[in-house]
Amino acid sequence: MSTVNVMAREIAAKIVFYGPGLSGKTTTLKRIYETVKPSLRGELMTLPTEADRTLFFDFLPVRVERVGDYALRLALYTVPGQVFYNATRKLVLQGSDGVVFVADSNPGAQDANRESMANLEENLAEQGIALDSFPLVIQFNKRDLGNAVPLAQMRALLNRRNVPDFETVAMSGDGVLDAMKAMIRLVIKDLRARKIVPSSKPRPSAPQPSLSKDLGASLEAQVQEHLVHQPAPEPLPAPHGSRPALGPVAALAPAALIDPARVAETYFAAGDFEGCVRTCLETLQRGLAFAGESSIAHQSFLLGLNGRDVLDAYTRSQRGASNIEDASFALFVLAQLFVRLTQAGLPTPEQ
Ligand SMILES: Nc1nc2c(ncn2[C@@H]2O[C@H](COP(=O)(O)OP(=O)(O)OP(=O)(O)O)[C@@H](O)[C@H]2O)c(=O)[nH]1
Ligand SMILES: [Mg+2]
Repeated sequence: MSTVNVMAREIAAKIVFYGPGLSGKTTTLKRIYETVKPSLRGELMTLPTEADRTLFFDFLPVRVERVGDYALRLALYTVPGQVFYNATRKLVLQGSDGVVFVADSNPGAQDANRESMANLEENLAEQGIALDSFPLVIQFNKRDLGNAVPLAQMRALLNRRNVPDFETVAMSGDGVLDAMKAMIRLVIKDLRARKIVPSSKPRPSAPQPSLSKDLGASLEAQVQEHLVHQPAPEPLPAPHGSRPALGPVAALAPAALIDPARVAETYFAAGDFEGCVRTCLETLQRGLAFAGESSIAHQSFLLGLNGRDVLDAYTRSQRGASNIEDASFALFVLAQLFVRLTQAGLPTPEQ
C-alpha cells in the first residue's frame, strides 16, 4: 500500500519479489542490499530455515533520498516460494504496489514457474486486483546455467502480458538493478495514474524537478546514483545525529515510536523472541492509541489495518513461549501499523 505523507513529504511503496521456491528471490534481495549505500538502507531481515529456505519473508527497507520535493521509501519483501506457504504469500502481498516475479531458468522448474505466476494472479484477484493492470516486472533468473531454457520459450510461458522482463543472474547481481529500476518506474507511473502522488507546484526559481512531471526520470537518476556498486562503502553517517542506523521496522516508525521499535528489533536480533513479541505488542498498543481510545478492533478498522492480523498477533502473544515465527509476525504487524499511521498522518508533528 503506497502512502504519501504530505506533511513529511514522503512516499512509501511496497514491492514484493514473488516466484517459485529456489528461484532466487532471497539472493536478489541480498544483492540489492549489498549495492545500496549503507546510509540509504535499513537492515536486511531474513528468516531462513536450516536449509536456507525462506520461512516467512525477507524484508529490506531502502530510501531513495529525494525525488523532487519528496523522499521515497521502499519496503522490499520476498515471499517464501514453497507451495505450502500460500497463506504467508497472501499476507505479504497485501497492500503491495508492485511485484517483481523471479522465474527460474532451470529446465526442471518451468511447471513451478507457471504455477507460481498463476498463484500470483489468483492471490491478487482475491484482493480485487487484476494482474493485467498491476505493476509487474519479470526476472528470468539463473541465466548462467548452461542448460537454461531459451529466453523466447520462457517469455512465451510467462510473459504473455509483455511486461518489462530481464535476464538476471542473482548470484552475481547481473540485471538485478535493471529489473528493480523498471519496477520503480512502473510503480511511480501507477501512483500517478491513480493520482496518489500529489503534484507539487511548479517553482520556476527552484532547480528541483516537479514531482508530478519529472518523478520518473528523476527517480531513475536517483536510483542510478544510489544503487551503483560501492566497492568500499564510505563510513556511515548516522541518519539521526549520533544514533545507530535504524532497523527495518523502526525505519518505518513515526518518531514517537522509533525507540520501542528498535528495542523490539534488538530483542529479535538477540534471539529473545518473547521479549520481541512483548515489546511489539506494547508498541502496537501505543500506536493504535493514536486512532483514539477504543477497542483494538475499532482502532484497527479506523486505521485501515487488517484486524485479523492484529488480533492474531495478540492471540499468539498470549499463548506464550513465542518462537521466531511469532516474533516475525509481530514485527510484520507492527510495520503495517507504522505504514498506516504514516498514511493517516498520525501522530501529528506536534505530538
Ligand atoms: N546458478 C544460479 N544459482 C542461483 C541464482 N540465484 C540464486 N541461485 C541459487 O538458488 C538457490 C535458491 O536461491 P534463493 O535466493 O534462496 O531462492 P528463493 O527464491 O529465495 O527460495 P525460497 O525462499 O525457498 O522461495 C541458492 O542455492 C542460490 O545460490 C543464479 O542466478 N544462478
Ligand atoms: Mg527465499
